[in-house]
Amino acid sequence: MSTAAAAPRRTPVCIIGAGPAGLLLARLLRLSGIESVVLERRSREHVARRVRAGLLEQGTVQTLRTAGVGARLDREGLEHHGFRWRLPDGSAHRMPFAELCGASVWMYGQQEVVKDLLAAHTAEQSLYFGVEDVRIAELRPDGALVRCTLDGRLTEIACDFVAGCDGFHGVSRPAVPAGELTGHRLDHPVAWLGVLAAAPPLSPELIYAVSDRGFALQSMRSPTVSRLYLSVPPGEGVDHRTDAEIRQELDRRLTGGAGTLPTGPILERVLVPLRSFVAEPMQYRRLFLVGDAAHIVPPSAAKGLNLAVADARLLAEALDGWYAHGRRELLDGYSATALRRAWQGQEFSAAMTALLHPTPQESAFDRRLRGARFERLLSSTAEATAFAEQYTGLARR
Ligand code: RFL
Ligand code: PHB
Repeated sequence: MSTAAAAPRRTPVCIIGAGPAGLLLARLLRLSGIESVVLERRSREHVARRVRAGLLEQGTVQTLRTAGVGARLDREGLEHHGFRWRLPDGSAHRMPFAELCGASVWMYGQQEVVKDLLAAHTAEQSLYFGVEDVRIAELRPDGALVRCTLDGRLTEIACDFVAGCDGFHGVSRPAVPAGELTGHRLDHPVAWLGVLAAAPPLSPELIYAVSDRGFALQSMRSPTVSRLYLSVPPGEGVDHRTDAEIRQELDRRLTGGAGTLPTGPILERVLVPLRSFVAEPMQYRRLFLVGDAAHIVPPSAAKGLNLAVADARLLAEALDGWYAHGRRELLDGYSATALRRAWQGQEFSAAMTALLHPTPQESAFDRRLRGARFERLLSSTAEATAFAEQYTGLARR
């Protein structure tokens, strides 16, 4: 591979990572007339194919519409007004969150959001895939320098701002000098095995099933594609169970073994460790951390993608304030505002994780506590409304 240097480039905003956060930020900046360069390590096909989250809060849907990428979501997304709990005694209870707090959620795959953002990307925008060795070489109070290998050539990109949208394992967060950033981390003693199945969902609404065998979730991506999760011990490998074993365990937890879970080929599996992490602050000099680069939540409450979208929108507004009006208050306030929302998401995600997962070493006392919590959620409108506001994201606006 040649390493001849390419001519240095300049851009107002260098965005590292083309996940939902990076692509949305680039799109919103474009709509404000602000140029950017996006550097993505993986291929375009890989980025568009990655199956991950699928529950979009109302605020996320509004942001995508504002960004001009909501048309297919409005056509194909499934709007939900409630979900079902299935409790260890086999009883089912509806959580009518829209009736309680006035907000809905939409089921629409993260990779569909990514595809829509890619399709909206115009030719004059600089979006590079397969970029190697991305490194933030300089972070000054008034600008930054990013180095990478682009089309086999060493390239330097000088910029006013770097947006670190490169996820939990990216290079942006480690570029902050030691002592300037604190990472807060919590590992939950469980993992989720997620499968995508070519089968209609068991019910049109999500089912959160808490059973003595463990937790299971029935979700969907379309009327013919189910997304299902099983809680599994943290050390279990992704291939530990056969497809038939996964189906049987899902059926036991979701239907009590009635054999009514629709079956179809399992198209994909993923093992998701249940982890919580927050980096504070989310800014160092001209570097701003966005989405999973700054914080991750366990998937229990489906907040990861929604928090990433909220960060991208906040940073786009702050950069617009800077470039269009010469105002720096929004940029200066970015970290505090984003962190307030991130901690709200963390608190609800941790509480939902604790509510959904009986641990193997759990005592009878702990089980009774969970029972009491469910009883309050199911009998008190005030309690259920507070839950609904958190679940739909209304509480974090
Ligand atoms: P992403 O989506 O991780 O995108 C980061 C992008 O940066 C690229 N990158 C680099 N590019 C250049 N140079 C480098 N050195 C780079 N390092 C990384 C990556 O290739 C990638 O394209 O972060 P973003 O944009 O902040 O979006 C966040 C969401 O993706 C995330 O919060 C959710 O998907 C979390 N999550 C889930 N959330 C849910 O609400 N429900 C789910 O079911 C759910 N399933 C999941 C998930 C996350 C997963 N991962 C990351 C372990 C399933 C999985 C497997
Ligand atoms: C999903 O469809 O991937 C999903 C839905 C709801 C959750 C978690 C994941 O709480």
